[in-house]
Amino acid sequence: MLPTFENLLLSVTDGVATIRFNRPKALNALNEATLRELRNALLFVEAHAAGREGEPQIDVVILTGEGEKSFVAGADILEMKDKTVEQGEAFARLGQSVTRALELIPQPVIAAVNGFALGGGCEFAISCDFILASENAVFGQPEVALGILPGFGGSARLARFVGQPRARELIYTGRKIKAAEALRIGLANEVLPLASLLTRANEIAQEIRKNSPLAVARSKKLMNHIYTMPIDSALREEALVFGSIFGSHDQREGMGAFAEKRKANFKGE
Ligand code: DAK
Repeated sequence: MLPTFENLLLSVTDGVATIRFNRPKALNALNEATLRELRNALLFVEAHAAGREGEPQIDVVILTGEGEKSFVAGADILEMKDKTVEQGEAFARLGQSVTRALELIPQPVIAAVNGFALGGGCEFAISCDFILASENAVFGQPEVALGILPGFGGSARLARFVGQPRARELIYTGRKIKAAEALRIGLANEVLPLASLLTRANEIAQEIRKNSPLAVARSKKLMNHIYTMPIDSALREEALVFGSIFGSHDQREGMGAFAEKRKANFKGE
């Protein structure tokens, strides 16, 4: 049984979980209830990774928004506007814990950005492994125009996608950019017609699913972990993780299948 939520839709097909933000009347703005629900949805997803007990097995996650206009138009300004310093900090911590969960679950997460990805919306997209954007997508960190600043990890993560100078320009100006510009600066991997966005996301998800879930999960962990390390530490870490996978079922199976000229049967163990 899949869990149900008030502000999210969760479905699982062919090993791919699709999580949709579902407050289209508010352009899927993130209130506290949605953040808590997403945290629970990600706990469910993690418990259904390959090699765990849960059924159905989930190998890849697609995060998108319901409707044709918006991925997420930011944190819910109406809910946020009267917060105190303590409440603001607690809200930021809640949002950060969910963006971090997107990075820490073993399965890759593809952001399928189907419209506005502003403020917290952009921060959720850049907490995913990579971004596919529809032609009508609009990205931006407009917080400074509201008298605040990115609070769900934007300051820490945007530069990882687009480099420090571009991240600084986007954050200080609060400028909104269209999909083509996002593609040009490396924020989005691909731009697609809205009608093809989820088809393409699922295609890539199935490409990922052909591989060992264990090797993909270790790659994700390593990519997140070594990103900011000096090169020598990063190489040491890579060697450790590379070594650690030898002797696993998937390593023996993947290499055995190659030697025997047959298709590998991976288990994620
Ligand atoms: N919050 C709440 N409601 C929102 C919303 C938002 N972020 N964005 C849109 N809505 C609601 C609108 O109020 C409107 O509701 P009704 O009036 O129909 O009841 C409905 O969605 C449709 O919006 P519009 O009528 O405005 O639609 P338009 O197509 O004309 O404009 C727009 C679309 C996306 C350009 C516009 O809605 C807009 O500018 N929205 C705000 C975008 C924005 O500034 N986003 C950044 C939010 S700030 C932190 C924690 C987190 C954060 C920062 C700090 N700490 C605690 C440190 C993150 C902050 C943000 O994300």
